[in-house]
Amino acid sequence: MSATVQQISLATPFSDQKPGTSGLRKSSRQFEIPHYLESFIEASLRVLPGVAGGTLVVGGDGRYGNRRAIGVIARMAAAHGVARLITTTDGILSTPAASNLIRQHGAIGGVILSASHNPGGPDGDFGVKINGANGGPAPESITDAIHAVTRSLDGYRILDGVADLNLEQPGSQRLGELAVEVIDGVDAYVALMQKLFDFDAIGDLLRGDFPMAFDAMHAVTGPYARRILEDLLGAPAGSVRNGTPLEDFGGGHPDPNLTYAHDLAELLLGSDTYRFGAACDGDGDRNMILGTRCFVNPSDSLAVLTANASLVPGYAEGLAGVARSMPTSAAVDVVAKELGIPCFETPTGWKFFGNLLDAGRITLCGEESFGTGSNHIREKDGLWAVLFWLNILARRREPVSRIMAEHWSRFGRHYYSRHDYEAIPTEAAHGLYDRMKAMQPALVGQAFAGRMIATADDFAYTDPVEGSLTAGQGLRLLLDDGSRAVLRLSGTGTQGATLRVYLESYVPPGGDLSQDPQAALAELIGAIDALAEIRQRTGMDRPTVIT
Ligand code: VG1
Ligand code: CO
Repeated sequence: MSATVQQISLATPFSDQKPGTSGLRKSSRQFEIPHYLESFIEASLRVLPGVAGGTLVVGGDGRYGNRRAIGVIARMAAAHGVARLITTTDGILSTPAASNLIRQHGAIGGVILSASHNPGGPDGDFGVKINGANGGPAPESITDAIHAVTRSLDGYRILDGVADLNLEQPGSQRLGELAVEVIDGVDAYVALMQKLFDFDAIGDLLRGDFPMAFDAMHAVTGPYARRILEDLLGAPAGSVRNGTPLEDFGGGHPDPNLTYAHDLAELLLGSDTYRFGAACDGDGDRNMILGTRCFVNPSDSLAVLTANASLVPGYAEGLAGVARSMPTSAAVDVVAKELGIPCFETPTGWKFFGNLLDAGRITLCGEESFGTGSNHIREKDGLWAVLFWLNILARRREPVSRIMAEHWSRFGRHYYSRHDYEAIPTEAAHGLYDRMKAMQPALVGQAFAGRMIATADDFAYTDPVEGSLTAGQGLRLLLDDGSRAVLRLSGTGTQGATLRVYLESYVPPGGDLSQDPQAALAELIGAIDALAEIRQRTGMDRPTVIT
């Protein structure tokens, strides 16, 4: 066998390779269409700066298609003159661990194979995320350029006549001129966590009377969580559940929320057995935090981490600032104000935090969609958030529910909920959205849920670092008492459209802080349904998922 670069022609370019909120996400079947994956990789290798002679990191969440894609990407990287490709045993690499490897190895970027929290398997979804040299999701300038290349692509280059990659164990291989290094995908990540958190204090907590349950949902975090929580921190064997990554995630939906991580939620919310519970998503960048009979809303979680950062070694010196995505509740804003640090509001998606992190303007950031992270990498990080909480709990030695109650009594409570209407017909979704958008100018000054609409707009963001403008990021109704209702169409779904409705209402300290969020938000929920004609236009009686 001799390695030769093949030039494959494409009769017609693919017209649907536009990356969404988080990379190119399609059904596994679609990625099996001949040349489909190759087209997107070719475009990415043409657009990413520094490909010839550079280092590339490749790995994924272990879903169906992961290994095949790594093989294809390696052969294409070789044909494009990449000098070094770093991948991992069995191709298992969480999104945060990939971000760390890109930064550590001075790579030009990475290719992360995941459709995150979407189901996997032959009938599930697959995805390709392109990250840049800072370790974060490629900015829109890059993803737009990739999309443009795919639309007029007439062929691609791939190395032929080489043996399949051996991903069984760490070691070095060559594909033509390309040096391939297979490394353990967990080691470097664990070392990073040990630098940030007080492993002695957390170990004391977990070895004591502190039963906890971590649900890896048969996805990528299993090997990371077992090593960290059980092997290093001494949590009893079995604390990590569903810890073996499966190609179809055991048929589940690896989305850590109350609907899809239902078993874990039952364990924590329906009994007194466990003191702490957590779950991560398919690619390990999301987290859900639970205490005994207590669900921590992700927006609140960011606020609690910010308020307690001085208890954690990696953040004890203070925070430069914080950021949250627009739909995320303003709970963290209140904490930032008290700490006297800046708080930024960005569009949805982690790429917008990257510039702020690179410029040293923020230290912590997060989204309402179970994503929290910091300047340690350039992605959200599920296990990092779990360790942050455990570090706080190890120092405060209080139940999660008491930490929440104390937080609210000090800062007030942002009642918050997200209602998702999944897989609705695309036309119905756009009809609803466009109608609302057109109505917005006339809404200012109108009554809404017993309040008055003060502002009605489509969120636009000017990047404070580079000055670029990103418009069309979500329809906002801001009410005169600080409450909000926001509508967005998802950029990560693969079936029809997903409408997200975000609701928020603030009760200051001294007010009624122990209501059920759905009850506290009932008026807003009813009002937005009536105004946007949600039930009528989607034909759905209730949301698919309520968080
Ligand atoms: C969703 C979330 C968003 C998150 C994105 C990627 O996007 O709402 O906050 O950044 O998923 O997360 P959308 O467009 O569907 O609302 V992940 O875990 O897929 O990298
Ligand atoms: Co994810």
